[in-house]
Amino acid sequence: MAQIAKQKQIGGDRQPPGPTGVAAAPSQQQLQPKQQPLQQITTPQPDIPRFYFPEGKPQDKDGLKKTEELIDKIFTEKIELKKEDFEQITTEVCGLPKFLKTLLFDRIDSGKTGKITKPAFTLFWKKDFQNIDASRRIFKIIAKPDADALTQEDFKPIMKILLETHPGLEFLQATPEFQDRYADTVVMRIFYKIDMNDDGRITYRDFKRSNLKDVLFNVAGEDDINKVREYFSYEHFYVLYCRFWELDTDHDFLIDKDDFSRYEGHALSRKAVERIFDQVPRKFKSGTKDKMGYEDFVWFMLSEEDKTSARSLRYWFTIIDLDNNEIITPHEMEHFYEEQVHRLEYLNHEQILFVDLLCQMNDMIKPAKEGHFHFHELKKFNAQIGIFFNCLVNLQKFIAFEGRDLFAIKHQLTEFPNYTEWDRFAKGEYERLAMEEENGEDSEMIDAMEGWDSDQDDQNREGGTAGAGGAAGAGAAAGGATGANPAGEGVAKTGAAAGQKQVLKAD
Ligand SMILES: [Ca+2]
Ligand SMILES: [Ca+2]
Ligand SMILES: [Ca+2]
Repeated sequence: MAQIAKQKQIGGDRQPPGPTGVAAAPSQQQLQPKQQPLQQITTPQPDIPRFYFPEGKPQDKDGLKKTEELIDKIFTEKIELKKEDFEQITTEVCGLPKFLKTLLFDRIDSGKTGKITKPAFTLFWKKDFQNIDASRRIFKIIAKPDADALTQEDFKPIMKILLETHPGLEFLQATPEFQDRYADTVVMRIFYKIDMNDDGRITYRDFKRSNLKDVLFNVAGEDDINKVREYFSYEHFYVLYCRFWELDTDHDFLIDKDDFSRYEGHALSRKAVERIFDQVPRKFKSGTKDKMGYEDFVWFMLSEEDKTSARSLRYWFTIIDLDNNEIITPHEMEHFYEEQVHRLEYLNHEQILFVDLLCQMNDMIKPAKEGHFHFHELKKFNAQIGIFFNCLVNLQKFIAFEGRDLFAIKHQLTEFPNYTEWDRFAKGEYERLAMEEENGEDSEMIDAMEGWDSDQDDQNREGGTAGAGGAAGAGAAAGGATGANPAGEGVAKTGAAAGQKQVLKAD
């Protein structure tokens, strides 16, 4: 990654390198002036249209004229616009999602007079907006004035507005703490996906390449927030938050290594948990030594439940790559697999020899050197790469993969073809939580592997029973096709009620 970025920098705005990597030398023919008739030389060159717009392609002349007419019309009907009159300017003139109305108004009305006149708007329009496209305008309005990147802080005003005005989030108004958690989670998800170098800043380049602009328009046009699966879904937030809540038993918003190891019924191996708590894949931002905060957990969970993303691949690759040389070797794989074998033994489960596993991985990925997996080689298989890591560090998912129901998997894929791995997981998990809530069950997990960490030699424990429980848990983790409860208004309300209950419990 760093190398690519560096290369691009070197390239800069100089001539791009030719196929051999050397700047393409002009040919002899190009160097020699062509003998052309005098008339042709003196003919003025036609206007070559500009084709590179770092600020986005502005409107053409016709479009600009129409916009100016619209501005005239709006300010003829009202001499001064107040905040509540500003929607048409926001959407039709500026081409922004409607919920940016307040931010746009405040940006123009910097003196806080509460009204905007035509000269004030026109001044802003000509200076700041006329010559840039919608994407750049949205970026400018979210960012602090003249800032070149977005920070998490910058999203707070938008989230506040959405929580106050979006019909799909109205039910949260009764529980302000939960509003904050939801807002934080949305922003964490945005940064997880878009802030690729994880420095807490989304540059315009990041923003433009991302889907955030389109998603913001979806949020503006869709009353059911759960249909906006990217970042904003309330259900997805609910699933993340509930998982954290289940682990954070004393509810101080921090989890230690023991809490964390109970994730999904002790699905993760101890060695993986150690690496995560050594903060190898990512430094914790909790600010408390040896404890994971909610944001750290969201990062982990998004990486754990959807291993198809570049971010997740990097997370797990770093965990397995013990010597940090960018290659996963058989020695490193076996270091982790060993523990899986012991746990399978403990559950009286059939074992797969490491050599066989390695063979399967070689067949799937076909690395240049057998058994040596480079990051870029794994990246090519991003859709299936989850199994590579699950075999090494996640017992439940490993078992689920072994006993997978190909028919059920196919059914899921055809039923929701546009869903990501995360979307599928979150849907199944939300339905499970909603049903638990409906049945009045306690949300505590049935923990098949409980006892493994503290007392793994306990011979009194019935391996058979634990094994069955483990498999059931794994089935639930694979989720989706089972427990088909039509997610709709009813379920969303149940979820909200559950959330409220949990918040109340926190106080
Ligand atoms: Ca960044
Ligand atoms: Ca805690
Ligand atoms: Ca290595």
